[in-house]
Amino acid sequence: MTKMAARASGGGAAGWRLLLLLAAAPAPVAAGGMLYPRETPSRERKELGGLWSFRADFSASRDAGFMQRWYRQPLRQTGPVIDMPVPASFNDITQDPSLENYIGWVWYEKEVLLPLRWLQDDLNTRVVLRFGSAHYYSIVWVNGVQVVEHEGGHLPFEADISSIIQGSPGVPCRITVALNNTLTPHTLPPGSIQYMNDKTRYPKNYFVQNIRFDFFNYAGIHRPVVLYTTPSVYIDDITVTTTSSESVAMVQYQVSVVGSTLYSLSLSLHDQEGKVVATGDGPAGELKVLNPNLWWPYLMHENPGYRYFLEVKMQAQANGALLEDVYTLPVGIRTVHVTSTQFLINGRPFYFHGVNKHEDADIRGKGLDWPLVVKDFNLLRWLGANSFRTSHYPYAEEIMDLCDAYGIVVIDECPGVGIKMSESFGNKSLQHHLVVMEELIRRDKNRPSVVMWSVANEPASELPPAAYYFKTVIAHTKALDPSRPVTFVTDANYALDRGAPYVDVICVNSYFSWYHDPGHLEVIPLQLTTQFENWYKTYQKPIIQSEYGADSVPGLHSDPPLMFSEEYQKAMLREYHSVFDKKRKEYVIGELIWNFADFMTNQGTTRVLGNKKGIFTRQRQPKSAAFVLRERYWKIANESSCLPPIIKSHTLFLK
Ligand code: GCB
Repeated sequence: MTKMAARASGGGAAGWRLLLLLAAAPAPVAAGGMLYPRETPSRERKELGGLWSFRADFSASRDAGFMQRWYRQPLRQTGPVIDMPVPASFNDITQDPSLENYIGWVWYEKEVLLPLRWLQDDLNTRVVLRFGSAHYYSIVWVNGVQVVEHEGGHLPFEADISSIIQGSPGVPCRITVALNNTLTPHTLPPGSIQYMNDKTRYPKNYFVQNIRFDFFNYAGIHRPVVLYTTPSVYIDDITVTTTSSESVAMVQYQVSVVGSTLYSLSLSLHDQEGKVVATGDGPAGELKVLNPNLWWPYLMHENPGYRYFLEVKMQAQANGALLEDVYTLPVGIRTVHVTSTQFLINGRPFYFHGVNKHEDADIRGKGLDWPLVVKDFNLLRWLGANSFRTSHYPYAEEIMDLCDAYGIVVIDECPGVGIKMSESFGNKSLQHHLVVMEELIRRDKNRPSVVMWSVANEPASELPPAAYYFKTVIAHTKALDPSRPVTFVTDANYALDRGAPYVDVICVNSYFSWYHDPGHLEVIPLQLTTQFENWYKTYQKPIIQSEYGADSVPGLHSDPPLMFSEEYQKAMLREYHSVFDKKRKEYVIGELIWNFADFMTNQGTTRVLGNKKGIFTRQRQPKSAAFVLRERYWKIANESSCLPPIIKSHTLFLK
């Protein structure tokens, strides 16, 4: 949609070359597990949120930090530093426009005192430094020693730092992070740097970053940073899948242990009262649960989001000691199936009535913020929404946990947004895309709320290389996780789309009466009906309207409805809904409004302090459209569910 360039002050070819050099390293395979760092009897956790020291590298080539090795000494000794909150984007924290629009390397640093006991039995305690996410390219040092490098802004990465911190009790350990937000044609999302060499029009070394996606490229350490411990022999990964009939469910598990081949594993599955309902042992097996409580979506059952807890215990002999590791994984028992006209959860038709979101808010940008997270879930449930898509990147694990717990169904999208340039369909991009899918599935594979993977949003899927590209990405995704359907979200013409043959569900975006025929609400019924019929005729796959919407400036009124007024947004909804109501009797299986809330974008002539298609403002106040949607979602929920009358009231929160 909008293709605006971010302005940078200074910069130059050398800094850009530096990023390319780093990104040119062979793409790593997502090896090992990435279990969420939970406290258990054998694992401790220390939060590193709060204020970090921060310095943006404003040198012309953005590489002074590397030339002068800022990681070798306290950052404050390299030059002026400021306080920077973590987690948060750095862009909106200061009054400095050059930091808001900064492109290149920024540096973060935190000094941490470690508990003595982590350092005492050095051979048996493993200390891990974990980042929930940092955007976009990260290099991390501990006490001046590089411990990890990671590409990609929305997924976790970690490093075992045990050997570096040993032997220095009482001395703070220094964590330094260099972070680069530059996007290239081969990053996900892609972008490009454009140098403005016309000296009569631009200052020396002037460059802009071009992106082909419609949200601000916020950067920073966006999610929690933690230190956690495990024994030196530890549970590295757990994979769980479930099958069920009415009276019995099977939970298949696989556990991997690292650090020794001599270990024993025992497992017990607990219900929500703590009662053990099944036990097992060994690294792989199946647990049988009689009369299971299934995991149901919100508004489909009186007790949605039911989770069991799988306690995995490992024992091993190492270094003359008996080591025990314990990890508890929440498990939801549910099945997902797709037919040519339906999406079935636990064998029952599921209709997605939900939203598309962004991780976005005033001041903190894309930084995880608990009050905002909880407010958003309260608004979703107020609205009667049963689902959302993580447009256009994986959301924080803390958000996904609440989806599991509340029964909010998720279409889990990777950051494949804005894949428009033909260079972004080459082998280098493809290899990286495969790794990102590995990292996403490794993180979210055990989540009952995740019912489908989305590998991209609105790529140029009509281009010839898109066929091989999406065939490969989707096949890889299915090989990694055969238990879930896969899609990508398209706005291409049904007859030209080269990726659609490989998806399980057609997800289509359209903006009739907005980007097409602006102001003409009357064209919606015909155009939307044609859209659905063309796609269904071609593929005989169920269809989700994965985006539709109109900008509205809160408080702007007009009757008859004119574009940008609250009335126009409402009228557009009603036109779309009348077609959905006909087609959901056939093969339309969902509707996701664009967007849950207003959000920040790059500046441009079509954006007034961001995208205003939210049904809530950026501060989470409802516009008139929110009430229209609320009436509708509760009505649909009431028609299709077998909830007891008391729960059918839309004034009641279920949890
Ligand atoms: C789209 C994109 C979304 C934009 C939206 C818009 O098709 O998928 O990222 O924000 O349109 O409002 O233009």
